[in-house]
Amino acid sequence: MKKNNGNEWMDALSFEETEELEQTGWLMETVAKVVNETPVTDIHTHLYTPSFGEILLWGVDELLTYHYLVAETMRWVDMPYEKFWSMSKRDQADLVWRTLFIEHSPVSEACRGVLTVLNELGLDVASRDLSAYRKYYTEFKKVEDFVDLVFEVAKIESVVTTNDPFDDLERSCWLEGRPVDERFHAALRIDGLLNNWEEAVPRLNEWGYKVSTHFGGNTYGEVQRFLTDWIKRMNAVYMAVSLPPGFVFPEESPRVKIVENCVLPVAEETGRPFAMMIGVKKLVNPGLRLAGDSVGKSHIEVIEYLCRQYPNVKFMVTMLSRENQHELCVVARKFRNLMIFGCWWFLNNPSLIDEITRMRLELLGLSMIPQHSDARVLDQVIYKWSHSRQIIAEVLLDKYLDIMDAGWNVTEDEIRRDVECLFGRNFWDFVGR
Ligand code: HDL
Ligand code: ZN
Repeated sequence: MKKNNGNEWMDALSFEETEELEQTGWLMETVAKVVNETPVTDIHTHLYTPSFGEILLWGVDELLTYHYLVAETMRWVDMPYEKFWSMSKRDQADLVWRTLFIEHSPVSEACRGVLTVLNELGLDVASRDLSAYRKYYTEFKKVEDFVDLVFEVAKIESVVTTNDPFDDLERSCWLEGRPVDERFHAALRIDGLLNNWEEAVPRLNEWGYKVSTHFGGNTYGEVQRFLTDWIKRMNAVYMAVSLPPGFVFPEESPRVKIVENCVLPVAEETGRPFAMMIGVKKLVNPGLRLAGDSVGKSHIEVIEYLCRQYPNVKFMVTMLSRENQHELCVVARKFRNLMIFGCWWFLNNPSLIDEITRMRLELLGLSMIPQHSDARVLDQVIYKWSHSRQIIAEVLLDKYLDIMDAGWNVTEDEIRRDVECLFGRNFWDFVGR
């Protein structure tokens, strides 16, 4: 008697059904393997090359005091914000750990992320022993050793950082000529120029760029020189700015004047893309500081206008509102000089990554950049990529199965080619490197 192993149903399958089952099994295995092992270029992070010192954040207390977790903790804790900010980093982390992990199950994406990091670093998450986790990190004598481990665990090939010449600490690192790890590529962040022109003017003058608030003299030329100087100094791969939901173009504002007369000409001349991250409502709750920003639906027409009027400028765009995602995909279909990227910030959650990635593959095929980590703490790239790879693999599998149903069989090499596009090739081709 044939051992009843519960698989006797397979005997009833026709030859074709058996073959299809085997193909499906092969596809599931192959997509998961390729997605999990393909190294990633993480095109937007808040990390820093190790030589810049303590502004490169790492370790469990930094993980626990990530502004996402601060916001979630402050929903439970009836404490004046300023009291929280006056606490030590360790005490803040203790409060977050107790509130979000011990007194309530850590089911939010940001909480789950901490557990994924600890788990993938080989720590005993079940022990819930925060002191043991802290002890683990003391074993790394310098952050460079930890960078190598994190890049290996997360399979990161390189990261693009956010580099702001208006940040005093960071500016001095660049002016001192500190060495930059070749895995860390700079992006020139110009919020200080575009979102605070009044404050930028005296600082630009102090740095030797003769500019005036009302754009007299050669202000445009001097701002262009500022941009090209810093692109050169940083070897920046693109220029980036975060913008409010109300951003429109054209408009009689300092921001639009500078974009039109300085940023776009420099972008065209240098071939560096202009990355717009649109939809941030800054400090809707100022007491929460970095955790106090919110989201608003933005005007898609501004992207249509810019891509149409400036066909020789490359635009990278991500938008913060879920409600903007479908129209952003449609606009990307219209303009080859537009590369959309990432499930940014409040969209970087499994349910929305799934929805947005599915939408993008259905509307754009593989000509997009599905994700970036936005990591502020080095360890975070482990969870942000582990979680996103899982979802991207599931969505890609569905799409391959759909075409397999129509008789199109993809090979492992083609799957590898497709994933390499999504995880870095599309970016480097778009920036021209
Ligand atoms: O402006 C940005 O680059 C945003 O990503 C903000 O830094 C935000 O605070 C953030 O970290 N989001 O993930
Ligand atoms: Zn960011």
